[in-house]
Amino acid sequence: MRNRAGTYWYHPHPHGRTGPQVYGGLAGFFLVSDEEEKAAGLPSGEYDIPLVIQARAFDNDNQLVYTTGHMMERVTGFLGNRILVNGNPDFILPVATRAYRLRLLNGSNSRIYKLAWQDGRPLTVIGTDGGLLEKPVHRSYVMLGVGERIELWADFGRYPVGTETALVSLPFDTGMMGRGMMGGGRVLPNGSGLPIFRIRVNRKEKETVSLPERLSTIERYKPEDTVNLRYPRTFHLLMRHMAWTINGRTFRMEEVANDEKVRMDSLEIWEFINEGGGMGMMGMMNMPHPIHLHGKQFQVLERRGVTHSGYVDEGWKDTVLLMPGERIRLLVRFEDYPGLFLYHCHNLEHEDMGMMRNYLVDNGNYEKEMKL
Ligand SMILES: [Cu+2]
Repeated sequence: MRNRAGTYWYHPHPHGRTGPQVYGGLAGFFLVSDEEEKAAGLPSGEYDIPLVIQARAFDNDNQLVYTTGHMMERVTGFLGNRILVNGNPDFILPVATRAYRLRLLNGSNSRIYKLAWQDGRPLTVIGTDGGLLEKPVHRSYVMLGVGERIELWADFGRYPVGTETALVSLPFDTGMMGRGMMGGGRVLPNGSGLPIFRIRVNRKEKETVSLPERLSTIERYKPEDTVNLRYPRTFHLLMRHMAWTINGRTFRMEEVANDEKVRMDSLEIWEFINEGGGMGMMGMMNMPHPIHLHGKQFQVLERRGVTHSGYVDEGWKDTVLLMPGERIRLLVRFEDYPGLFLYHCHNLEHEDMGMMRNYLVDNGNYEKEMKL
């Protein structure tokens, strides 16, 4: 295990079927610990709680349904209308009057969340996809795309026993036209405000921990050390012929284009651009896309076009959300293993329709051996 301590997850990845398989329940947490994390002195044991947020829909017999049959699902992916936390609807988390470490995963198929405390106090964020931040940061809300993780320091020490509060998703604009057409009982548009889970302070307990000023050490990549500082690789997220693509291409099992080949041990800048959208049946389509790279944790160099303050880019990431009109530059080091890796949109329906590609980490002879 070479990963940093952190909150990871796993699920099957068969092309074209990832969406239904994850929806049906094939996904799990994968928590990694190490000495550095232990030294941070965070709440542990029963005070360290993984929480997976998943949107589902049920039929009249209370059975899971995967498709609403709505034409717009081809564009939006499956959104559902019920929020499950760790598999439970209307989830309530009982807590004591002390601090908790809450590990949140957006394990939904397509729904993204604008997470905030119902009572308006700021979120104290201590970790992202690739583990602990260097120090805690505060946000009034956090945008959590599909596949992303965020770790919170949640302190209920000042709440009287009996208090009820909640984690909610605030309403937001997805920038997508045609939202008004998403009628029907099972469809709740992306960006709708909704409760995620309730919290009930049910007992008094003496606090044993305090929020650390320092959580971990992160070695910063430097843009001047990259091999493509002046000409970053660009990846445009576009719709072509009613299918989502990356640079106009869809997935082919062993295909790697020339601009998807990198040298082993090189540090690169990768730029993802969510500006174009594409023409759909109902006009201009532009959607949020959470972009995920396999096999790598990376750092965010910069973002452009961002009109909100809900990203936590301070730590290691393996999935980044791009709202419509946004672009992002990532610093990625292609080390440890040569070979084919995937990168894709983590909206599972976008991924299944082919918004996924291979990249090749070439150590000089891999390409020859694989006859690519
Ligand atoms: Cu997407």
